[in-house]
Amino acid sequence: MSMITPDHYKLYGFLMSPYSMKMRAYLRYRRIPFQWVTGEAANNVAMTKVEPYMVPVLGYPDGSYVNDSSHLIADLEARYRDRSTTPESEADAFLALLIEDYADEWLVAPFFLYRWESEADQTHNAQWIIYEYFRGNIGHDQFDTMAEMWRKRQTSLLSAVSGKPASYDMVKASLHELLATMENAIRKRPFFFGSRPSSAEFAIFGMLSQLVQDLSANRFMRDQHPFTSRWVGVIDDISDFEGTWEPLCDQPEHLMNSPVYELLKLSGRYHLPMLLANQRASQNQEKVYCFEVAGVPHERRVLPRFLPCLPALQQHYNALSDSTKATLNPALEDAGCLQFLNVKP
Ligand SMILES: N[C@@H](CCC(=O)N[C@@H](CS)C(=O)NCC(=O)O)C(=O)O
Repeated sequence: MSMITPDHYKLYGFLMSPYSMKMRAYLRYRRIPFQWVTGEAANNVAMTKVEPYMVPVLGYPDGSYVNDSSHLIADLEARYRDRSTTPESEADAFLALLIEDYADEWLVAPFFLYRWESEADQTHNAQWIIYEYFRGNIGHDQFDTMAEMWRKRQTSLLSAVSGKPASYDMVKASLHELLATMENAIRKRPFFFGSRPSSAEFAIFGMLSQLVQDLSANRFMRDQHPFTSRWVGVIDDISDFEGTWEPLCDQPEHLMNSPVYELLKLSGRYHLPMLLANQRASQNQEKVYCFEVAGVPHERRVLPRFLPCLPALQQHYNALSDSTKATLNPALEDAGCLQFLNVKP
């Protein structure tokens, strides 16, 4: 029996980081041996080994360090074939990628808002981050100072990540739409494309893994979405799951009646318009961008980190075969996604 040795992967991350949890659950499912490293050590690696400063970071057996969960997943999908999270069908694989991007780039807005809006959440959540940072040493002489520093830092990022107070209700409502879809879906089956997970489930899991821990969000998660809350606990480690892909796009009604179609509508309403508005503002050298959801203006600071997302999705869409496009287009169009994707990047 071999134990985890220094030549295995190391995942540097935090329980309080959605992308770290996404990556950890992914590696566990793939049965890729790795060591989890958290606390100050993880933060030091993120500060010194990668650009920009972000967790999670994956330490490769060859001594290199890489961040960005989607990029890491794409790389590991190419390196190892067993238990891949890329659906076999080209159409389903594209949908999984689009939903993964929606979860990573849009759901961070409501999650961050719930985490940092109220004073009670700020205090509770900052303490939990620092508890992890100091590896449980609550008596550390810097504990309170660091918790306060982190509280102030994160709260000051609220409008950059979640927008202005005028759109808070809309941002929160967008999360409750997702949660309602997930609760309905999970009451039927745990996965979207058969009896095995795609990267889309791991990305949604990453964000929801935060809501079940945070003070205010935990209440509505448990009260209103009990099976979604339990699903989060399960997905954290599904290294024992074995399943098969079941093509979703074999018949148009199949896709249109699935939770994936509901998720596409959320991408078309929130995620893709946000990526486009961010891209346009950046091209016009503006610092903020604005787009409307059902008449509610949503204003955010331009984030360079979102810029590669839309061209990457457009490139994937354009590379699909004509028959796959013909299969997907009616659903993408009805869900309000096609106009953003059917563009040469
Ligand atoms: N796209 C990246 C996002 C990672 C990310 O935003 N990580 C957060 C923590 S969850 C972070 O480290 N932010 C840096 C900061 O707060 O300055 C991924 O998928 O890994």
